Amino acid sequence: HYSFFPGRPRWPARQSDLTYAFEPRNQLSDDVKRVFASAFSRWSEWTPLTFTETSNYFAADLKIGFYSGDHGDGEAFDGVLGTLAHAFAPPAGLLHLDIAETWITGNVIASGSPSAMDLESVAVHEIGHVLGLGHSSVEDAIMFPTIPSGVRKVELDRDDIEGIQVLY
Ligand code: TQI
Ligand code: ZN
Ligand code: ZN
Repeated sequence: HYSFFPGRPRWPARQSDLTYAFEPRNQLSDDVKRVFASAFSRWSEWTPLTFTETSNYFAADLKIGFYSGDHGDGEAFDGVLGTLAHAFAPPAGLLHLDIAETWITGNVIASGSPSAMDLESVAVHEIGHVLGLGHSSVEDAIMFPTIPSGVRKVELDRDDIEGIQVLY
């Protein structure tokens, strides 16, 4: 079953049109931006929320960035595999990815690297956290706490949809 963070934090109803921006120091490809747009749309489809990219990183509700090692929030990244990404409960809006991973942005599962991770799968999961979902005990759920490397899992499960619809 789905879960929430302690105290069930969520984005307030007056703030259902959320903006997101990418860390300006990361020079991200259009591919990465397309992957996030797709990942956000999987959640907006089932909620009153909308997600719009803005170039104003400072003002954005959700801030997305790739970092390595200690990057100033007390949750250092650890190189290849281990922690891939993390996100903080509302209203922090921070979604961070470990730059050390081999991120795949296409539909290709066999990428030649055994430790390659599908970016959209991880993005959909972390967006769930940034919106207020904790982990789920349902194995097929996006919010289940493990995913094998090289696996692409981007479709919300019924359990993810139920959870997000309780919040929004
Ligand atoms: N990162 C963990 C995660 O996002 C960080 C974490 C642990 C966490 N406990 C948390 C974040 C509680 C918020 C709340 O779950 S991870 C997966 C999955 C990770 C794991 O790098 O281990 C995905 C990131 F579920 F597949 F294992 C993305 Cl999709
Ligand atoms: Zn971080
Ligand atoms: Zn998680």
